[in-house]
Amino acid sequence: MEQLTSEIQQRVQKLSQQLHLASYAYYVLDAPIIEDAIYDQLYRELQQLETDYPQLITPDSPTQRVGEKPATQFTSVRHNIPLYSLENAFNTEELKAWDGRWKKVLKTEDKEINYSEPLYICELKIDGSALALTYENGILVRGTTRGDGVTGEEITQNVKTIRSIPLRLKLESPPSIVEVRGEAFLSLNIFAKINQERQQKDESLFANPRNAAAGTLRQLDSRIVRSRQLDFFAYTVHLEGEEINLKTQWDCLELLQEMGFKVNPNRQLCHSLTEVQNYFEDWDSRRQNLSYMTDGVVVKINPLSLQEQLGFTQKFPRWAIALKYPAEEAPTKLLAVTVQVGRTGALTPVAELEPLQLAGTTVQRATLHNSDRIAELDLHIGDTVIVRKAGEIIPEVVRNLPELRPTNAQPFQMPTHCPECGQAVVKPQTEAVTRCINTSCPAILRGSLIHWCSRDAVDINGVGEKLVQQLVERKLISSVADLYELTVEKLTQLERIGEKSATKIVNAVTESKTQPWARVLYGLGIRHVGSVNAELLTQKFLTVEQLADSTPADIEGVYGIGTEIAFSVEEWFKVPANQALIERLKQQGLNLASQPSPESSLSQKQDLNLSGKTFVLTGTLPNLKRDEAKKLIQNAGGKVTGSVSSKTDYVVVGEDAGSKLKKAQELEILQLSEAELLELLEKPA
Ligand code: 0OW
Repeated sequence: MEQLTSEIQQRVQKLSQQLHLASYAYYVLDAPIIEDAIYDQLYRELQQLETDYPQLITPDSPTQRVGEKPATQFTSVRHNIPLYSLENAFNTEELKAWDGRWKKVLKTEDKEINYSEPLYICELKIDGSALALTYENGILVRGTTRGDGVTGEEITQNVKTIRSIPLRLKLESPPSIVEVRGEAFLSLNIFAKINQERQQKDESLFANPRNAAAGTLRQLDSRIVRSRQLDFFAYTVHLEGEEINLKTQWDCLELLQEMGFKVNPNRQLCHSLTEVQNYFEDWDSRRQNLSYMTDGVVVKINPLSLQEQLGFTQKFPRWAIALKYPAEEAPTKLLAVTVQVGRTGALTPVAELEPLQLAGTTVQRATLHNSDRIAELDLHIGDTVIVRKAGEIIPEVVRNLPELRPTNAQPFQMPTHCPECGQAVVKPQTEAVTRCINTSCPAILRGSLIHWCSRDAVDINGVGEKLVQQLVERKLISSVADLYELTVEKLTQLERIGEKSATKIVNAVTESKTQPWARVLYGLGIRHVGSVNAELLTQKFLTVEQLADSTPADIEGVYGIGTEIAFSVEEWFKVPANQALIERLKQQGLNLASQPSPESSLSQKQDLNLSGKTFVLTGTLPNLKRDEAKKLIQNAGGKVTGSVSSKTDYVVVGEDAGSKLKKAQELEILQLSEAELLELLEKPA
């Protein structure tokens, strides 16, 4: 590696600036200035230079957005300035009442209210999750949730993954401390995509983008946060140090834009409440075409001098109010509750409703989430229920009106047996979800086939819901391995499958045998093993045998893999039907082992902290079985041999150690206890 020169330092600075500018243009201005491929190339060059010269890494480098190790928990921090919430007004009277209150407060202080026009500013109320950002000398140093307004959770690593939040303010000489507040949100199409993916993994769906944004911000693993593509609109700025003179809220929004934040463009100055109401009505229709959810208009007193005079009540600023759009809610009759069985056997209750118009659509079904929710709602068939549909979101039953309940109405109970296969269902104490655990349940079988063929698994085109439905119904398939026994003549027996498409399907199935071990592992549908975790597991367990023989301790040793996954994997491999499936897939030629390119496995070993070290085990260890210790050493890149020689680096000594210990003492070879071995394994490479 060449000597660190000023040219290299300059190159790193220029790359960082150029990448920041490109990011700002793309994510804040929505107007890219360079192609993605060029961005990626420059980014890789900067990454390489920072790897070669770590001393050049700065906290605001574009490479610092990427999430590190998953957090174990969030610390709660006190906000420098409290994050207030907003008083609500649901109609014109309440808006006028608010107007009268703040004017009355001012009048008592001085006779005339001397204020400059325009008095009001209207901003769309973004339906997301509030965030507080702290910048020191222009650098983002902290991001926190609103929490209760006084203390929030410190989620800086997650906040850094939000591309429209600048890591450095675009100001020549930024004030020493800048506090920015705004709303983190998910666009509607990204929200829909996230729910689609969750549906496919049989995970509970987010009811709306606000919950999805709040839930994402509190993810411990910032790689998940980054994948969710959160966005951010700023709306408040506080400065410390030399004052940039801000006179109005409008100035604040302009300054936020200059600093490099995304600020909602649909803001408007108003001279009277009438103009405020016109803005409110105008945007009730226009907001339906926006790519993000809004639930009202935030009306603020524009002159900051008046804001300062008005101050805050216990909970709210006196100088602002949220004029809310009525959530689309309406009563209707609960005709029935049907129960769907998902891919992993989760039972999901769905409300069948008397059709009603909501948010411009006809609604006939609504989600009931889970049996705990149903118990809360105390639902009886025939009840009048209130259904809510805000924007594009899944309609949900929010409450029922028991006073309208028909006399002989029967309470809804979750079934005790699976509606699909008739087997008894279970409801683990710790979970809200009721589940069928019969692996040959048609619903679970259908779900596992769809999952196996999905894009991130072995990706078999042409095998969709309809075909799977037929294959299972006609008992042509009873496990994913049967896919590989399918022939053209079998397939042409099915409806709407001709010779040509049958051949295409058989070829696609055969083609899927080339998919790597990681995708096969993900395709098996082990609970909590998503595509990312499958990738991580197969980097360490290079064959299915290694994974099947591993203990939860081995699995938890993999970066970012937790206890829940470790036990889920161990459980899965204990089931005889799963072991049989693995054997069949192996015979059919699926990849159940990594096909490592020589350098990659070597480099993996290199990264591991025992690479190149030779160990000998002697005696009985207090906790680890002999082969567990052996596997831990091998997985960390070490070698285990049967006899002590001058090439031995360590001898691990247990109870009743024999001649090997003696030899080690003669050759003065380092001896380790089990605890010292585990310590050595924990140490970073
Ligand atoms: N959601 C919004 C929004 C907004 C703050 C300033 C002081 C009190 C409210 O679009 N445009 N402007 C403000 O101004 N707040 C907003 O959202 C609030 C923050 C906390 C609860 C709401 O999400």
